[in-house]
Amino acid sequence: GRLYMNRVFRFSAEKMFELLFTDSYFSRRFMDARKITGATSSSWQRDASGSMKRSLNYTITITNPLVGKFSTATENQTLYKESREGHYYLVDSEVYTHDVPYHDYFYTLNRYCIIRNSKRKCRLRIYTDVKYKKQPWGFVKSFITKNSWSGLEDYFRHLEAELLEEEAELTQGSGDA
Ligand code: YK8
Repeated sequence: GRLYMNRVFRFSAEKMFELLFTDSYFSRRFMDARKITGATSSSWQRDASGSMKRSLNYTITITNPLVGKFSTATENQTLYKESREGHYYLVDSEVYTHDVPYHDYFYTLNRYCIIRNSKRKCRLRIYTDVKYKKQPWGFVKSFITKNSWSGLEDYFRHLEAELLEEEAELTQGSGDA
């Protein structure tokens, strides 16, 4: 896998969780910017193991010329019970892109880790892996992996830029920036 983000932001850990994992103004605006449309999400619900789950459905717009322009996608998120409100949040997100070539072979696992640094600071780490449900031919596999990395790289770079912008807005005028 790969580490796509590992940096400290001037938000509380709670705030970071709210921005990324609730139906926040920030997440809606980010989806608009990525041309992710028709999003529906369930609310967080506790499962038998004590962790919380929710799922999202949406249509993504793809810029990769090898692939059709749109694909529906499902994202299944798990907030692990080891998480501690305000201190530590561990979320695994499995993303299935239903309409891309070889979609029945792979999905993407994004692991988000939010760690409290101080009252108004947290660290966000995002680790990503391309997972295979069945083994494709070697060349197909490297093709899928390569195209996934480039799409993910672009996505997380944009997310980082938007989070930095949000940070600038929030710290402005708070007197301790
Ligand atoms: C989520 C991973 C792969 C996929 C794409 C597929 C290439 C197909 C390979 C062929 C288009 C928002 C990606 C990047 C689409 C976007 C997905 C996003 C960014 C050529 C063999 C959508 C996070 C996420 C996870 C997986 C990404 C897809 O929040 O290359």
